[in-house]
Amino acid sequence: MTSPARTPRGKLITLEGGEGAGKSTLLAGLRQHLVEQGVDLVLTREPGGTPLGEAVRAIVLDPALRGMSAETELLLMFASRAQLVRECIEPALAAGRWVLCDRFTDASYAYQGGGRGMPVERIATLEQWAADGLTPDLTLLLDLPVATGRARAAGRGEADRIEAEADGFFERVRAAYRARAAAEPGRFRVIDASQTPAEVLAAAIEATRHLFGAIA
Ligand code: Z5A
Repeated sequence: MTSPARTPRGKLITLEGGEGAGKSTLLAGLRQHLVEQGVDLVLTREPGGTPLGEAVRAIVLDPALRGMSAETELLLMFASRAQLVRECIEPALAAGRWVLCDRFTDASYAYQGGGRGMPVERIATLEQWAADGLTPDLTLLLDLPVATGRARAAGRGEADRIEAEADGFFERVRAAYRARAAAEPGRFRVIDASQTPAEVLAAAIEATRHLFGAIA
């Protein structure tokens, strides 16, 4: 007797980068490409992506909550992530859908680890416990000098609580992202985000090619 065919697990692709790196711009083009390839795609973001996560997002970005401790910030990021993994990402992957997520756990290592100086071991413990150790199949890191990213992001109105940080914070975030990419070259693709949007999209599409064996 043959057992029923199992649905192949979907793929998790995450987008990372500093402020103004162009993640939102890339997301639109990459989404269109993946859907044209026949991918059943779920788009989501962090912090956010669920009703609870979006409520957490409003708290962590609220410029009025200037006194938030680094510990509180880290736990809120993982509270949003714990909900997103269980409510959205895991069920989608199990059903064979692909998930394109604007930021994921690497952002906690970069912002709360690199930026705020929280110990990496503490973040790793939370990653295993709250995010079930879920690791993306592919992470696209849009890398850009801090000044260029901040210039692009300027003029969007009042800075949120994290955007209000000084340049040094964002330099540490960038360094932490680059160190993670160097440590895991099989998962990360670093894309030069100072290229035109079309060039960035082409590089991202190229980086996703190896994922398609599973649904071809
Ligand atoms: N955060 C955290 O601390 N810890 C965590 O664990 C997580 C998140 C998950 C919200 O994230 C904040 O949460 C974020 C990190 C923190 N704080 N900061 N800063 P977010 O991803 O929602 O917010 P963001 O980083 O502020 O995103 P962004 O600034 O909107 O960046 P973007 O999406 O990468 O940029 P964009 O909107 O696509 O582009 C910005 C501008 O540049 C826009 O005018 C574009 O037209 C232009 N652009 C885009 N691409 C190009 C190119 N290639 N050339 C020229 N101009 C371009």
